[in-house]
Amino acid sequence: MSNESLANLLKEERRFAPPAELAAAANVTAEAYEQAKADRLGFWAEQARRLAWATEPTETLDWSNPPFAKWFADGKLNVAYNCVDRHVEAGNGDRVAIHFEGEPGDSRAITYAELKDEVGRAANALTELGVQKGDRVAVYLPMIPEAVVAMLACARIGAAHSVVFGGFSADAIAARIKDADAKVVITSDGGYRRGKPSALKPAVDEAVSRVDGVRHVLVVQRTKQDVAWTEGRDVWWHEITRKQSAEHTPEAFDAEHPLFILYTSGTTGKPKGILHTSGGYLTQAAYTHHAVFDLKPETDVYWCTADIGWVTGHSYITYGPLANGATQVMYEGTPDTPHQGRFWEIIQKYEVSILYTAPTAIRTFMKWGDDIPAKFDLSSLRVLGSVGEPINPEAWIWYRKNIGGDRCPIVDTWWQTETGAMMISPLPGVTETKPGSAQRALPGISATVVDDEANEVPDGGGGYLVLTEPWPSMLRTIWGDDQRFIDTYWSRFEGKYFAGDGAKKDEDGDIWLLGRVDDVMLVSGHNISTTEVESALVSHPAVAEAAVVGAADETTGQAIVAFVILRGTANAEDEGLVADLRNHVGATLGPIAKPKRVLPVAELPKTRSGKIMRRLLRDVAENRELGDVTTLTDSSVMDLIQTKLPAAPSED
Ligand code: 6R9
Repeated sequence: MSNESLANLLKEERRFAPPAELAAAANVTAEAYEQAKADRLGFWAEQARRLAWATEPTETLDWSNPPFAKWFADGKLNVAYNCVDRHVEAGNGDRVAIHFEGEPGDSRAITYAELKDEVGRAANALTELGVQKGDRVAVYLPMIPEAVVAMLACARIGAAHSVVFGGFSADAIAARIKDADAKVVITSDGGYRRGKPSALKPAVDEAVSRVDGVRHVLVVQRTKQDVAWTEGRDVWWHEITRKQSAEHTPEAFDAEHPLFILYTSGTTGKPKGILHTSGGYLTQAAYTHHAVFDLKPETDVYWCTADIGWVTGHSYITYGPLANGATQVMYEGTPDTPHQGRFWEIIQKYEVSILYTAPTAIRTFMKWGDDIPAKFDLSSLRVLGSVGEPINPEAWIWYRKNIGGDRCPIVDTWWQTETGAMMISPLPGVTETKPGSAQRALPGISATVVDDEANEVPDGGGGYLVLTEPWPSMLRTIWGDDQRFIDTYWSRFEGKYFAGDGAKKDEDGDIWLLGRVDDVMLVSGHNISTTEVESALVSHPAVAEAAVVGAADETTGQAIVAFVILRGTANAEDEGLVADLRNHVGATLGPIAKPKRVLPVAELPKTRSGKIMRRLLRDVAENRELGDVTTLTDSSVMDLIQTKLPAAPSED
């Protein structure tokens, strides 16, 4: 038996130095780490000064009542003013803020001056509908510019938005409206996905009929499909905004004024409404976007492929980039509509220089084949980002080679809805990168790995990722449930924020994320991370994607069961291949990590943000009835997997 908190099995020796040219002109250099180490609060106070304050804060952090933090508490600012007006006032009104690309191929360029007018009109419209400072507004929209305008309009008038994923059901919308007590819902008739218009308003109608308190439903016209209409309650966005003035004087709010609530599903129980406030959140979203992507707003074209309903869309489509005056691409649809090269075509069209996407997308592109991106000119790219899950070293290498032309640094950014902004990531002009590692806490951030007893693990050890000091964009609480906030994040290790992720430190002290601790497998007394076994599988040339789970086993406690998606050329019926994959994992990580069963499947169950739902695979592997499937993108995936499940496991 071993007493390790989490085994450290994978060794990765490849290293990539930052490109000399990028390093020479980088926004942030190694000095930032030193500066923040010497004076962490002074460092954040300086980053806060990158914003425009109506009243400059004199106080940086109030941590007198942990875990309830106040950042920049005596400062006042307007977040929307920071994201829009100040760029226009600085003479950059003609700069494109958003290059919108609709899925059907329609496009629209919106300058900062135009965005300012749209946000002003929308703010006036919300005011006309009775929305006031301190209220909540639910937003249920596709990936269209109005989603950003709606968020900024709420911020401008001091109403907190609660964005709900466009793919969520009426149930999910109703629960979120109810929990936050939203007065107004902003939605659209629909959006374009997979080549056809899909409806959104029916789900809102259904949700609103089940809850009290929603006074108005504001409807953006996107697809022009027929919609049911409730007179007096429903209002067309284009009709009400058309008659408003574009002028709207922004009010300055306290730095700790609520900016938004975003619900995360969590593993059980009702979703948690993660509350973010204004000054600290914007400081860190803007700083990290500037530092980690090395954004040069005059010349870069930035593209984050996340959905606005995910925290990545909040911090790295709306708030971070716009606070920095970036020009960005916003794309409505799916990566394979109308063809599997759509992303690369968009990069070529807009000469995108910074791309931020998720490992799930990268692994899908690997599966589709190298020849697809090879058909497009991707030479404009200079920095590549990854977020959402651990990126397997082989997917990282594929991304670097096939998308980044072996010249772009990759920044693997670890953070959460709760952290509000990036926490652990390389800096593109500083860090010698390692495929698969998020590496080191950003300047001003304190993270480490501890064992079961809260002792920091030595280099080379594995355990739990914790954050040891408060940070500006941290969640302030769970909406309406301070106790749950304390219990969920601050009770496992005293005085430390527990992120729920397993992690290890390598010999240099760099951090490697190993997946959610709920997913860790216990095999013959060893805690084995799902990430390491999956990465070993993905390093086999026949495998594009893998998800592993621990299934109850009489002899070993749990046994490793692997679900794999094969690359285009591999044959799922090939018996030899399964044996080969098991041996490959054994050879890469050691015999303890060799999966007992390997099951080739066509798809894996994923959430809307692309995270693999291992919980459901565990149900399948243990022949249980499936748990909650409502957050799945496509619930038919599970039927497919279950019917493919062979009765007899493949034994040694
Ligand atoms: C931004 C976002 C948070 C969880 C987090 C972790 C996983 C995100 C990661 C990563 C390894 C990375 N995660 N980024 N794991 N490396 N670079 O994804 O927020 O949807 O709240 O998910 O995602 O498990 O705890 P959210």
